[in-house]
Amino acid sequence: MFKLYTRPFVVLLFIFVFGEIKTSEIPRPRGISLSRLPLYSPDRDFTCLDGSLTIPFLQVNDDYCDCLDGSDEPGTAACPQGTFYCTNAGHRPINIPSSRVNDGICDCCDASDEYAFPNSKCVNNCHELGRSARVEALKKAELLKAGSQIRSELSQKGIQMKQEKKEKLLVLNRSKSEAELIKKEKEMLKQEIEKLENHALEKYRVIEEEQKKLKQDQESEKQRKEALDAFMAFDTNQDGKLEISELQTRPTFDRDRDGEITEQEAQYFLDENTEVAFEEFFNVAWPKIKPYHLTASETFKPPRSGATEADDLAEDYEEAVEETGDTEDHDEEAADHEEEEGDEPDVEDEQELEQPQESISETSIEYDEETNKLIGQASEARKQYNEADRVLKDLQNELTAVQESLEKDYGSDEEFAALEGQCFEYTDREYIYKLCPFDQVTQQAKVGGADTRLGVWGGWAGQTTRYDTMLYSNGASCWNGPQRSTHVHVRCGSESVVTSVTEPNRCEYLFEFTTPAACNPALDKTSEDMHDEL
Ligand code: MAN
Repeated sequence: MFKLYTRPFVVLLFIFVFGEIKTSEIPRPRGISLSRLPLYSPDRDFTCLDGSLTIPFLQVNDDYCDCLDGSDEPGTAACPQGTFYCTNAGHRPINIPSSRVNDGICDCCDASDEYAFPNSKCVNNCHELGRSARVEALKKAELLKAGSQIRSELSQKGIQMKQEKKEKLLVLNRSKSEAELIKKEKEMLKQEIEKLENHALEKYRVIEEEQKKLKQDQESEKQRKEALDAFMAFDTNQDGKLEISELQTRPTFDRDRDGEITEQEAQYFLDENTEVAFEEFFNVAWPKIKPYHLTASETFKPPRSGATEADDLAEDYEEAVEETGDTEDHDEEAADHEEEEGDEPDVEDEQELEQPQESISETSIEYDEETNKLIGQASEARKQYNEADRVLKDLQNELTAVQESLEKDYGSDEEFAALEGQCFEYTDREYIYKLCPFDQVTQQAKVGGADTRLGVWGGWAGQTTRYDTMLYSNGASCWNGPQRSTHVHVRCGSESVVTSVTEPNRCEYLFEFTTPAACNPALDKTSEDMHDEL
C-alpha cells in the first residue's frame, strides 16, 4: 500500500498524470465544502454550527442571516461573518469571506462567487491555473526530492561532526588537566630557581647601589663645577657676589633682544634678587641662566636660511632646556609613556620575565660564574613556565570553541552544521554582502573600505517553523540609530546560495538564502495542499 503522507512527490505525480479527483459533481448547498455536507441535510432542520439556533432547512441560503456564526448563509453575502467555499475544481479550493459573494469581483477561479451575475466577466479558469500550479508543484516536488537526498547526507555529516566534537572535548579536557599539572610543576621549578637567583643577585644589588650613588655624586659635582665656572666668569669684580650690573654687561641676558639689558631683565635671572652669592646662585639663578648661557656658548649654531632669529633662539633654548633636564613637562611625558607601556600585552611581560627579576645594572657589573649559571637556569625555567602557560591557554581557547560549537543548534537533524565555516557572497549595485552561517554577516562597499558587521549569530527565529529564519544581531551601530541586525530566510534549494539581499528598514537587513539543508519533506507545504485537494 502507498504511504501517501510520506511520499508527496508520488502523490503529485499521480495527480499530474491522472488529473484531479472531481468533487464538484455531488449536489450540495452553495458555498459549503464536501466535508461539511453532512451538516447540511435537506431532510431535517438545520442547526447553526455553533449550536445557537435550529431553523427550517428552507432558511439555509435564503439571503437572510439567522445564525450568529453565519453558518446558515454559506452561499450568500447575508451574514457578515460567514465564509464562502469555492470548490475551484481543477485547482485548489479556497474559503473567502462571504461578503465577497456577488460583489462584482472574481475571487474564485471557478467564478462560483459571482453566480448572481451570469453575464459577469468572471470565467472559470481553474483548469488552466491548476495545470500551471501542478507543473510548479511538480518542479518543487522534484527539487524537494533531490534536495532532501542531499539534506540526508548533510545531516549524516552533521551528526558525525557532532560526535567528533564530543570526542574532541574529552581529549581536550584530558590534555587540559595534564597541562595544568605541567604548568604547576614548571611554576614550582621557576620559583625555586628564582629564589636562588635572587639570593645570588643580592650582593650585586649593594654594589649597584654604590655605583649608582657614585655616579650621582659625580654628576652633581660636575653640575656644581659648571655653575661655579659660570659664576666666576660673570662675577667680573671677583667679590663673590653676582650683581645686576654684572649681568647687564652680557648680551646673553638681553631676553627681548632689543640691544639693551634692563635691570628687570637682569633681575629675572637673579630670581628677582639684586645680588646673589654662589649658593643662592646655584639654587635659584643658575637654572634660569643656564639655558641662555648654553645657547650663547657651546650649543650656538649659525642661523639656518629661511629661519628667523627668533626661531633659532627658540630652538636652541628648547634644546638647552632639555639638556638641563629640569622641566616638569618633560618628566610628565616620560611618566605617561611608561604608563602606556605598562598596558602592553603579555608578550612584553613574558620577555621581562626572561630577564633576571630585577635588573642589576645596565653598566658594568660582571657576575661570578655561579651567579651567571643561576641566571641562565632561572631564565630557562621562566621560559618553560611561560611555554606551559601558553599551551594551557591555547587548550582552554580550543575547549571553549568546541563547547560553544556543541551548544549551537544546527537543525533538528544537524543538517545545517556543515554550513559553518563557509561564507556566501551576494553583490548588489553598491555592496558586497557576506553571510557566514552561525558566525556573522558583513557588508562591504564595492569601492572598498572596511567590512561593516551586520550582525553576529543570534539563533533561529522562524515563526512558521523554527529553522526557516536565522537571526544575526548586535552588528555595528547605525549612525544615530540601533545596532545593525539581519534576518536570513532559509529555503529549500538545489545549492547553498544567497539569492537576494534587501534593507527593509534602515540598518535591518533581509537575506534570502537557499540550501539543500532546508529541503525537509516533513515540513513541505505543497504536500499538505495536495492532501487538502484530495
Ligand atoms: C551604511 C550602510 C547602509 C546603511 C547606512 C546607515 O551606508 O551600512 O546599509 O543604511 O550605513 O547609515
